Amino acid sequence: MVEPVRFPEIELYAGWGEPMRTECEIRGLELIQGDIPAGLEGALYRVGADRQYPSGRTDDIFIDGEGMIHMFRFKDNQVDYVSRWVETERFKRQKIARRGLFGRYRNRYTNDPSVAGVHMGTGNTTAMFHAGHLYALKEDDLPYEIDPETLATRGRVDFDGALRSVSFTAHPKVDPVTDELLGFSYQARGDATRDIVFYLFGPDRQLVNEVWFEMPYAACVHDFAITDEWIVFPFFPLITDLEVIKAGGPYYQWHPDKEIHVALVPRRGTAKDIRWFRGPAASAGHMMNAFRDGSTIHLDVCFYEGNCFPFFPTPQGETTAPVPPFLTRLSFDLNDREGRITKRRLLDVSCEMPRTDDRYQGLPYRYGYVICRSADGSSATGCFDFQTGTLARWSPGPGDGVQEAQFVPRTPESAEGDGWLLVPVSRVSKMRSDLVILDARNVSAGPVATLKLPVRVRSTFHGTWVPESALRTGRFGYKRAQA
Ligand code: V55
Ligand code: FE
Repeated sequence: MVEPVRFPEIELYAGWGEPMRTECEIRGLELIQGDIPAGLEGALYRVGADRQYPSGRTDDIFIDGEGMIHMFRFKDNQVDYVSRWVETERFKRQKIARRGLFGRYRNRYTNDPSVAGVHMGTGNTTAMFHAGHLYALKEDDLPYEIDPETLATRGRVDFDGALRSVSFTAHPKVDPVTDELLGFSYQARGDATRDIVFYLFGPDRQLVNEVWFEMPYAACVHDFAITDEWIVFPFFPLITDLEVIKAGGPYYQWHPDKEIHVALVPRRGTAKDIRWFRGPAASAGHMMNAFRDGSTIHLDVCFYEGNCFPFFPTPQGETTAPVPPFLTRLSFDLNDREGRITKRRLLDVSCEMPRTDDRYQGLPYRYGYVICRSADGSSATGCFDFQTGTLARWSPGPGDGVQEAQFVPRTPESAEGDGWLLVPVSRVSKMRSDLVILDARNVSAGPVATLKLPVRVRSTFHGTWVPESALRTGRFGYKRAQA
């Protein structure tokens, strides 16, 4: 006998956040406005968290839950939609038990004793395509490989032994021009360890460089940024304490008295060349980009002047008030032996989920794509032009929301920002979704095409676009246009 399935009545699972628990397959989405641009062929993969079974707790948080991978397959003037669970070890054990076996977010000491030692990754954060392989990623575990056509889970992988850390980031950077893969693992030797490792892989996934070093504390390193010479690792004082998690506490605690530290790691060098910078407590989840200007490195980040995750309390158990994120440029002067951080706000509109034309990751760039949130609960897709300082916006309307935008260049060699934004839209009042296509150079004009989904695409975090040619060859094959 197993218990009936009952989800707790908490805000997380009300309305749009209601667990969906459904795999979908829709061949040929209904086109309700406009036309699909000619030549737009490939797959948009996105990943989010759903809930297979209740955890038995009321303190679930939105970054937890079993991974669901979604595919929008663009081919022959039609778009198919498919979603499948990421069949992780956690998922499979719960499927057999017909109930939740894993407790508080990332806290193995709150799990059912029957799953002691089972890998806890959910594969719920992003999709990555590299060297012909597709993966679902969660930062506390190794990648899960996914079949790019059927979305069947092939299994947990360590890149043929190359990953010697316990995990791999959910914010890797795949350079779609060189087909290099840059990634890392933090708490790389297990919960609360200060080890971190940077990995650089070549286009055939051969390991080119690996740099192990130590963080100042056991931080949450959700994202990083790259430049041509230096890799940027920010450490914010959201810290794991082994004793606290052993006692069943939160995986991270917010330490307002501790500084942020930033490590600049040489892309092709070793740990002895790492440069360190420091500043007052603040935090961020997501980096938009970084680039080098002579001996200065600039990092553009959705920056919170406080705790970006108010559901992680202080060591005294206090909850901090939410603060809005603003696009901010942190600068690091390699000639400054004091290691000071210079800070400048770039945009006064609160925004998150930053993306770019990924051919310009690590290089000077002009355009950034964000989600702007309005006071009325709706959100808008924004295109920020760094050259003019202007923000173009499109909102789906009151009460509705946009998910993270995916840029697709019009052609493999088109100019920066010349292309499309693929945006899942949450039609909250109708409890279903749309996928809209915006012209990235004219976002405020509204969609050039709208595809209707008769179902809800529960909020996804991140994803990637894989052009048709890359699905066949394993190479993105993009070019950087000369400015
Ligand atoms: C983040 C997201 C996560 C996570 C830790 O946005 C940090 C930051 C989607 O999962 O596990
Ligand atoms: Fe993220």
